[in-house]
Amino acid sequence: MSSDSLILSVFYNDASFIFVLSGFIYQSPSRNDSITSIRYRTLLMELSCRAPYLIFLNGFPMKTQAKNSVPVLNKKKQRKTLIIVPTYNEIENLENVYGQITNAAKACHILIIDDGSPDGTGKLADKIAKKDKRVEVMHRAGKLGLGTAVTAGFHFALDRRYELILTIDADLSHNPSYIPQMISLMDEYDLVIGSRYIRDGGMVNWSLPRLLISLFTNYMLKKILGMEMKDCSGGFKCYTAELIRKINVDRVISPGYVFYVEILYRAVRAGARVKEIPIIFVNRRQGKSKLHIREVIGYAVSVFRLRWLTLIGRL
Ligand SMILES: Nc1nc2c(ncn2[C@@H]2O[C@H](COP(=O)(O)OP(=O)(O)OP(=O)(O)O)[C@@H](O)[C@H]2O)c(=O)[nH]1
Ligand SMILES: [Mg+2]
Repeated sequence: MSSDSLILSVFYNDASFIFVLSGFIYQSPSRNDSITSIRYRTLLMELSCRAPYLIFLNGFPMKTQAKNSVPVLNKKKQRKTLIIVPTYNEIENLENVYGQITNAAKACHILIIDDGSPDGTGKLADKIAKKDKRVEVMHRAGKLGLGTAVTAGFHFALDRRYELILTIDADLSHNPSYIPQMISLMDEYDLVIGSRYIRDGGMVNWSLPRLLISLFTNYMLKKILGMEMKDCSGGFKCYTAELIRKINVDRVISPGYVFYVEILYRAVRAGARVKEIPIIFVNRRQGKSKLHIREVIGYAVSVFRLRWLTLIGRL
């Protein structure tokens, strides 16, 4: 562990400890408290535990490279892997993310799924694919949603008999240098998550409201869907094709960002072996976020819908 990450972990754990302790001292529930009030306090307490860590990280010049020295992939052993890169208006990032992915994982193939980006991302993707045989491009008519894009990518991978499928954002929030580590764990696991919220993980340049929304989302996923993983909502994940086949992605009901949560939820219910590895998530430096209020509302609705379908035994 680097000294930076050591300091951060110590800070995180100490801050959490102090906040939890003060939470217990000043907010310890009494017998007269209602369940709702206790739940509400617990939620506040959990958020306050993480807040100092986040505030600290947001202003801290941190390394954005993978911390662990990662073994170079052994080409002979490596399973046939497809990296899915969904894009919508990522013209400033595409060339860069392509370069970094091919640098980190030379033997992998890349599928760029572009939803008719008005900024010409699709054309740039075609240019890249023309000069590199490892790259393919899927063009879709318009912005049909992240979930349906990745679903199309899963079908593409299954049809072409890829053994591993990795999803990564195009905005360089997910550092491709973690890919070899994720792939090397796939012999033991069915799903590997690049996680911001475990020890040594973190984020850089995220606004505090955005961070709190993300933490709150993961907290609610734990409470509503019983998800045990610390970071369920991220899009940096590696799956075995076998798992994706087992889940049957055609049954997935979430078209937007919540898609990744639903896949994970279904994977856990299907008995998948899941591993989280720490990543440093870097807020996009170029381009705009596609996460709008409509997506956020759709997200919440889908989570409750998943819970409901589970309760009535239809999932
Ligand atoms: N094909 C396709 N890709 C999409 C769509 N919406 C988002 N994306 C891509 O999905 C990835 C994640 O989207 P972002 O806008 O970065 O969402 P985010 O990471 O939650 O938001 P930021 O933190 O603001 O970057 C990026 O590579 C986007 O270009 C879509 O409707 N279709
Ligand atoms: Mg992003």
